[in-house]
Amino acid sequence: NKVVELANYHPTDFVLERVDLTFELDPTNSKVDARLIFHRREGADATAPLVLDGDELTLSGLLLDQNELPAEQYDATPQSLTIRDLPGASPFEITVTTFINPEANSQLMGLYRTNGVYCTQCEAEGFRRITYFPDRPDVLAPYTITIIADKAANPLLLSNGNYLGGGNYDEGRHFAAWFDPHPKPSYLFALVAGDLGVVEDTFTTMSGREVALKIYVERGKEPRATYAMDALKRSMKWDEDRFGREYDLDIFMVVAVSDFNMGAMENKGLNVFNDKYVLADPETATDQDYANIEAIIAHEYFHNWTGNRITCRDWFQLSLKEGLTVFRDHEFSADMRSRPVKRIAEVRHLKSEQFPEDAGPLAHPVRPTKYREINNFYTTTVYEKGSEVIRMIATLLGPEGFKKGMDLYFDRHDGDAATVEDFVKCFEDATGRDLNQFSLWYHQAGTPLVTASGAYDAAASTFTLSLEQRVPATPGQPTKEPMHIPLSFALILDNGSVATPTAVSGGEVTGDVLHLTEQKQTFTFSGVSSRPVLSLNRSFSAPINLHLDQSADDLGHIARHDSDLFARWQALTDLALPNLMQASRDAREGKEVEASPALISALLETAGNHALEPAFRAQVLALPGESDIARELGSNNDPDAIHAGRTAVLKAIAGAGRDLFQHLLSETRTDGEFSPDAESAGRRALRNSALSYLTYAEQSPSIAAKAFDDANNMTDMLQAMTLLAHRFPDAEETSAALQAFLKRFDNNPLVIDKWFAVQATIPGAATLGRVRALMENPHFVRGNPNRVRSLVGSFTFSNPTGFNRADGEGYRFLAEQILEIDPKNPQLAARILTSMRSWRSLEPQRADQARSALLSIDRSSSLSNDVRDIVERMLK
Ligand code: B3K
Ligand code: ZN
Repeated sequence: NKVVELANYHPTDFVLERVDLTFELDPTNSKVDARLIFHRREGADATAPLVLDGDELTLSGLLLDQNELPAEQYDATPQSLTIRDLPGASPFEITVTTFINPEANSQLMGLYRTNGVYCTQCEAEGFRRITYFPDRPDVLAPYTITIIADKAANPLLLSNGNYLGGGNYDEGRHFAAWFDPHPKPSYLFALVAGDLGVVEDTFTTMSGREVALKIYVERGKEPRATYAMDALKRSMKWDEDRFGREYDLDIFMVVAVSDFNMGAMENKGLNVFNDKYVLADPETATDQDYANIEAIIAHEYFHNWTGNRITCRDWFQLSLKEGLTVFRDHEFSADMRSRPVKRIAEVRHLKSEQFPEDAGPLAHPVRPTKYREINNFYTTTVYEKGSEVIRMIATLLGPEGFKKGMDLYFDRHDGDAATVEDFVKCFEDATGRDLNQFSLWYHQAGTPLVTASGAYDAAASTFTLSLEQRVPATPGQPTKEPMHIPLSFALILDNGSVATPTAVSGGEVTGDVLHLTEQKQTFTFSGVSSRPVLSLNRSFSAPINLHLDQSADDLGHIARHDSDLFARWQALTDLALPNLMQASRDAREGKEVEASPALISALLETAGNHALEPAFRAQVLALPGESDIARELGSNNDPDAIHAGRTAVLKAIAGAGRDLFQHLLSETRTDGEFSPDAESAGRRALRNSALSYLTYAEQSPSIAAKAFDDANNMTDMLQAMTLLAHRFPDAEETSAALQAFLKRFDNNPLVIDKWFAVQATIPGAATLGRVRALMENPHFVRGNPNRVRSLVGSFTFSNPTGFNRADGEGYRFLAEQILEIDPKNPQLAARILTSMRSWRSLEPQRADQARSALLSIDRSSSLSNDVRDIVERMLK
């Protein structure tokens, strides 16, 4: 397979006018008739052939304007269909017939079957597994779909758009027809057929149109879809209020399926979801599950405008829809929940997932320029960093400028397959601001490092801030240019108020945003009458690494007095990280680990401060994780030492705060009815972090065991079970809890996934044996991506000590799994393999073992394009 390059982009020679598909569904032999109307593009080469994409297809019939084509006029291979000698300017009709086997489709791309339900996944290049087609996002057409299937087994026949009609057919079969008037690319096509239960509602749009809403789930699971429905209605309303975007069909459907390669898919009018992100009730879903459902329902719905009405010209523009839609779902969740707490969670996620990607062998720009396998670019860089870039545009332009730019984008590009440049231009045209240098955020990979230092001159009443930026080298980009970095800042005075300097020199400052545009820049603020404490990159206004040497006193000052909760959390994190890093160094050298008194007191003071919302206090108590410490240490990492050091610090905090934690535990007790709202979830989060510290302080499983027995919702139960398993893996209480949990939920695979994940993340070398044993458990279904992710994925991604065993067994296990999964589901295999993306920052012995494991994968001659691409980039 060859590399695709942005520089080679060319529009198609033929314009697709209309698509008319007829499916005769059969589990192993489904017939697809595709009638495609084309005309040659004006100005295109009059002799150019029509080349259609395929993937594992066999051609069974081909007509041109209803006449059979002579064999010499076309060539068909599994990957392509080439037709020559086609008309000059007038439209013509091609009819292609293929037969496909949904039951045998283990890749879960194209048309497949899951639990007896037919469903499709076409993004990015799955449609070509259904029929020969110009399968690229800049080919847009209206679709008419007819589905014929056995009526008893498939009472439900769904596709995109509005329902046209249906009726009985022959031999117990029936049919349904759908028409989607909105021109769309093939990756947004969807078909679902089967027997499912439904939850129904309606939504009246801002212009007064009534839209039917339907969420389809397995029969019997309907009550677990009501939260998703509620989230959907709130999303539709929010998109009208905040972005002026109205829904555009008579019906909006969501279908939950149990075998799915990712979270969900935004097919026009017919979203298909991993059931993990639809189904929830208090007994089986955690607060995190509820928050994920809300966010993903919103995300897919928001794609209707950012992705579907305005789509991507080519796959290099993926962040045009994904970064923007993540930004929109982040804003939605922030409005539905606590904005600062949401922002803290986003930044934690960005730093723990995107920063390592950007610092390792898989680093790539938000707008890449080449790919070998597009499925490997659905990354946290394209999604989350892409969203941060849009957040920066909003910061640079202010709310009004940003709104003007968005309005212009919707207005100017509705119906287009657009580019990142088109998008940025809308903000320039709407506001007059030059975003040329800013656009480097799309093109340069790597997390910029900004080094800052402040100095106060009492005699002159000035505060001077010196800044220097450096963007690290990344694969294919050895040298970088200085970026335009918007840094939100405040100069905080003794009493907690913010200084208002009389003047500033050295660069542009707009409101509370300082524009760092040079490699080195010094800003001087005058009229600052007493020494301020600098708070920089507030709300994480730019996705950078910031080195700002601040005393514990200054950080403590921000942690206690800042009006902005995010800044307080950031200060506490900055206070904790050096301590945790030192703890890991000390643990590695066998020295006594110390917890800084300044950290302990600031932490406990915040945790006990009733004026602050509980969810925030829980975030503070969570401290940076082991992967955060590894990232900050940067190289020569020993995961065992990091774990030991961090654990010792947590124990010291637990000891010092024992009374407080006891107190928090009793005051957050709730016996009333469960509610998934953010405030209640926040109380549970605080309660559970107190419980976590108490199990450190008490050194016995009894308190977690009691919490497990008392739990009346999944959040509390899972936390108690996690504490038992992770702190006391061999205790009787732990095996009792694990057994009770399995017995109670053994008919619910999504809950058993939690049971797998808890055990796969038990720290220490012994866990690999446990994981291997669990793979023999009858609940572990090899072909199901959720099962594989919760057992294998949790182990490789979220168990630093277990996976990174010094003897390399963890890496060999991964290699073995990759080679086993790859032939069946390459996308899943490639994704799990990225858990090794930071292997170069391990200490030499582990790094050697990791390299050998990667080489053993690389040696296999039958790798998929997906895994081949990842393994080669990781070894380069
Ligand atoms: N657009 C899909 C992701 C498709 C992934 C293809 N490998 C879901 C989303 O981002 O909303
Ligand atoms: Zn998306």
